[in-house]
Amino acid sequence: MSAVGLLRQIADVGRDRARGGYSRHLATAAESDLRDWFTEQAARRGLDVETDRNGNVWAWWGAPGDDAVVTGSHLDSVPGGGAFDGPLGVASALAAVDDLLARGFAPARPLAVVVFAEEEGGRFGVPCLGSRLLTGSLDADRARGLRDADGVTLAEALTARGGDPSALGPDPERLARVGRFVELHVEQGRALDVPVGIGSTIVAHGRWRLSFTGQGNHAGTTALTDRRDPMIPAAATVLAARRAAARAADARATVGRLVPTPGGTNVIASSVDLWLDVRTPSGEPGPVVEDVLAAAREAAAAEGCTVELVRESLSGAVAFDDALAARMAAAVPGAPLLPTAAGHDAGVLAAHVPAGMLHVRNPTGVSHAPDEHAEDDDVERGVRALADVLAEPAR
Ligand code: HGY
Ligand code: MN
Ligand code: MN
Ligand code: MN
Repeated sequence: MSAVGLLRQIADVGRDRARGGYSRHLATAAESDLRDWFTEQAARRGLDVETDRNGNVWAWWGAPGDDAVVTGSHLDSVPGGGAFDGPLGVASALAAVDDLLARGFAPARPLAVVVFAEEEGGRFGVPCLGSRLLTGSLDADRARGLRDADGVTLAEALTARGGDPSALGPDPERLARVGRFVELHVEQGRALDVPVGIGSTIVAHGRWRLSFTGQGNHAGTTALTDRRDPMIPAAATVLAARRAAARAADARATVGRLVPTPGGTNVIASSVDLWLDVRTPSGEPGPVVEDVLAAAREAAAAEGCTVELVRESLSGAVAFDDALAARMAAAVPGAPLLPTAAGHDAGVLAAHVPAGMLHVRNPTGVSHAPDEHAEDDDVERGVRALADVLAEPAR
């Protein structure tokens, strides 16, 4: 079946009627439906499916074994996300298996399609949760204690869905089986003028939470001079993020989430949490974050508020494996190298195994929003490119 047809099968799973797009998050009904869909589609192709201790789903062509060729991506989304970020890589991997089966290809080495859990961090805040736990780059106790917007911990959420949070943790034996990992992903941004590009680098990026505390009070009966309104320094910080990024070389800083407590229209907030996402092609995001924090502290002091900064995640810059990229370029003639400012599970794996990416052209350039798109013809070109890369015999 074509990747386009496979994507169509899940087009109604996890639609977010209130916010638009898709909200498909860890340990929810939408994610269970997607896992069931993937398991059924993998079984139809004769793949043996297993779920690892961290909730990542592996579909093996042949017995699980060493030096495996592994592909895949994620099925979860950001809140209100598009249809392609994640699912395109999974659907294309299944369609690539169909393509290889149709060619009569028999893998010389174990081949697996993997679906990583909670790549977006859309519910528990840490991106690439499943691949970070697999590789040991996220402490399992910290993961168990991560809380969602309702205060539910990851451990509670997994238990509620029949999972075993005590099993979370590094999985070195499984990681050692991976000979190479190649992730196909929809392009995020607008650079490709051909259907398929080859990932070259991922910029350093991280997430910080800033918590402002003031004095909750009545919106009408509190004189301006008596206020300690945390919304004021929070607002100043949102603007400071844009200024700090503009001052740095090609950095990007975003506040996409800001939560006042208690959040009443006629209530001066007692506290405000906001989350800062910083991406920096040139080195670590630290200096940009320090710039924002200085502005946050100044604005908080002026309003009689306090501010606390907590780093929630940090990913160093990634350069994908040159030898693998060269082999991928030979398998996909005319595909240019494409740097990206988007994080991926392939970026996490790259620190442990030879990893690479294929990006499929996105004519809108939009991602993490409903306008994210890939044309059917480009999707099919991506599937053939992935099949050729997976079939490429070199070790
Ligand atoms: O946030 C990112 O860069 C990725 O799309 N998860
Ligand atoms: Mn994403
Ligand atoms: Mn993604
Ligand atoms: Mn009242």
